[in-house]
Amino acid sequence: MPVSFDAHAAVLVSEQFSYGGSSGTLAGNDGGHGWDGAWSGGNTLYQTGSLTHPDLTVAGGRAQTISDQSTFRDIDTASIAPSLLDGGKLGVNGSTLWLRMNLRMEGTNFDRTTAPGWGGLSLFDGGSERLFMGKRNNSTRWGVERSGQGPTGNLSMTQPAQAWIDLNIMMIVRVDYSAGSESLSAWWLTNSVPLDINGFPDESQLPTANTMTINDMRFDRVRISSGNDAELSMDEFFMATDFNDLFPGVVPEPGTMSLLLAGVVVLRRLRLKKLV
Ligand SMILES: [Ca+2]
Ligand SMILES: [Ca+2]
Repeated sequence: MPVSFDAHAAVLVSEQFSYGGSSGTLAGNDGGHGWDGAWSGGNTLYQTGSLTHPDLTVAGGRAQTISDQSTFRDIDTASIAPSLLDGGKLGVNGSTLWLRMNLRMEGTNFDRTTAPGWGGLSLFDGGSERLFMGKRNNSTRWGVERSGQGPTGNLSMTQPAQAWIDLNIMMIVRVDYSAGSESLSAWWLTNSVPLDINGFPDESQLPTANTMTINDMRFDRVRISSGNDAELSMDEFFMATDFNDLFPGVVPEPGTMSLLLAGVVVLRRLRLKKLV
């Protein structure tokens, strides 16, 4: 099994939902990397089985929201390099942040023809939503919405070539921060859009980006939520400062790391015994 002990150094935040072989409530679970505390609020489910893409190494299960409920998690900004923070929050001028996540719309009452429902992951600055990424209400496309930012907010974008009904979307978002407004680029990749070159995702394989200017924004919290009879499955969430670090390969879980370290100790003891 490939193991990179410094994989976490490049990944700012990750969540693969490695919470065991039985489904249950997501709130109270505190796995992944770069978080401050556990998921909280709502009745979002932990479901077994990952959302996948042929180019991804996936782990654990996934989250699945309940319609009209929200579940939050705080980012452990204290563990992030101060050079990436502005007032203790992500989004300092001159920085670039990349995010990726897998998304799929769910729900037995979800009308896939008229598509009134919505679901997605949002970035929050404390209690204020700053950016929604997912399937917007009454839209038949995946999109991004710069939410809650005053009179110029709520401008939304869609990708002309990509309808939301495609399952197992891998969404990739890049935000370039500068004084005042930020520049956002987004991609929605179906399982038929490969990113691999020589077995590793490569930025050069991304299709033409969808771009949008978003208002000045910082964040320290995420929310997964859905509504209007829609549910959202979300999985394999990673955030990093460059594209390559979004795909760290195998990120050892804390339990795996303990086993590996225990193994090293045992080997050393065996060698010492041989010497005696
Ligand atoms: Ca997973
Ligand atoms: Ca800014």
